[in-house]
Amino acid sequence: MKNPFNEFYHVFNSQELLDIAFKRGMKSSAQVSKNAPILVKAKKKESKRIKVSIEELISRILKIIKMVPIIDELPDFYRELASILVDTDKLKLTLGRLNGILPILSQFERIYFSKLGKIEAPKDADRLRRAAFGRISSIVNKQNKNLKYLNSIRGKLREIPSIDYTMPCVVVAGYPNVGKSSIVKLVSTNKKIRVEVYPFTTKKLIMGHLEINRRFDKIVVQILDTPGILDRPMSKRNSIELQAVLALRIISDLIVFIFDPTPACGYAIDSQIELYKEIKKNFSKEGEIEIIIIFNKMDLAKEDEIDYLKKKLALNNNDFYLTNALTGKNLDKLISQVKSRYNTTL
Ligand SMILES: Nc1nc2c(ncn2[C@@H]2O[C@H](COP(=O)(O)OP(=O)(O)OP(=O)(O)O)[C@@H](O)[C@H]2O)c(=O)[nH]1
Ligand SMILES: [Mg+2]
Repeated sequence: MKNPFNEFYHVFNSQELLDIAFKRGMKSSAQVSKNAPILVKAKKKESKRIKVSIEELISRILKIIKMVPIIDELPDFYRELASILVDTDKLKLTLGRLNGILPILSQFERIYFSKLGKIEAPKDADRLRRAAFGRISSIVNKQNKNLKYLNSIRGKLREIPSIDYTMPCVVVAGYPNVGKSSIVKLVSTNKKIRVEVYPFTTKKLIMGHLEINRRFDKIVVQILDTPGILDRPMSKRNSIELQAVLALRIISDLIVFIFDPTPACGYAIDSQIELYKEIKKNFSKEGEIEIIIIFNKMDLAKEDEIDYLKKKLALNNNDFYLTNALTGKNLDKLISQVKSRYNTTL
């Protein structure tokens, strides 16, 4: 499914909306017979201007409201991710408030139509139209902070990756700075993934793809790069880590857990082990979701560092891959395992 926020486009601020609406209103021309009295002409002209301006505003505001998906109706992944990234209650409230001015605007149209019906001098028509525009401006300007709020959150929501629910999704997880992005970059088609020497480089979920040619067709395995997670209580985890946790919980068919056995990543190996245990316990669905273990940075890793990890996790040499994400060494083994898994099971 495509990211439902893809069509959450730029939102105009109140002044921009008013400018567009009034400009259209002022350009409109009422159908009125040439021979009609000046008073009738003035009434028709100004009521048309008010009507067109209000209709323009209503249609533009409705368009804004409609381009934001209804959060509660979204699939779990998008709904929960949206609520990690933004305050969805505030979002609902904001949309509700914008919606709330629509009947008021419609009412203005009726009020000023009736007022215009009662005037006796042509110049009063112009005066009334100005008064109407003034009231419209004041009501729309009160929504400016809501419009700005929508604009401020759209970037984050539009960055959510599109997930194809019909295809498998491999979630790559681990501590910060262990080489997750380097690995996803190497094994997938997504070469735009950022790799940096410092931790917390990846701040959002980033999708890569791995194509598998089968005998008669081709499938695309999704490989999701995630932000690093620290070993700490769930309640202490920030919104960056929680995105990774969410991906593990909701969309992973297979987990690739990356260890950095060396001190290079900046985090103790025991903390990485604790995180691994937590993920295994909570997200492997009692073994239903396989976890592939990788010891990365083999170029830096010392024998005793590898042995320590092996012993702590009670692993044999065949239970993990020793990789170097700088050169790609042994990542072909990871790719082969992923390929053979999906070659048969789909
Ligand atoms: N020597 C060595 N360095 C590596 C290896 N893999 C990754 N690195 C380096 O480790 C640093 C972190 O790599 P990333 O791929 O950004 O790590 P990450 O796990 O995605 O980090 P966050 O997104 O911050 O959690 C970068 O400087 C990489 O070049 C490796 O196998 N050997
Ligand atoms: Mg990263």
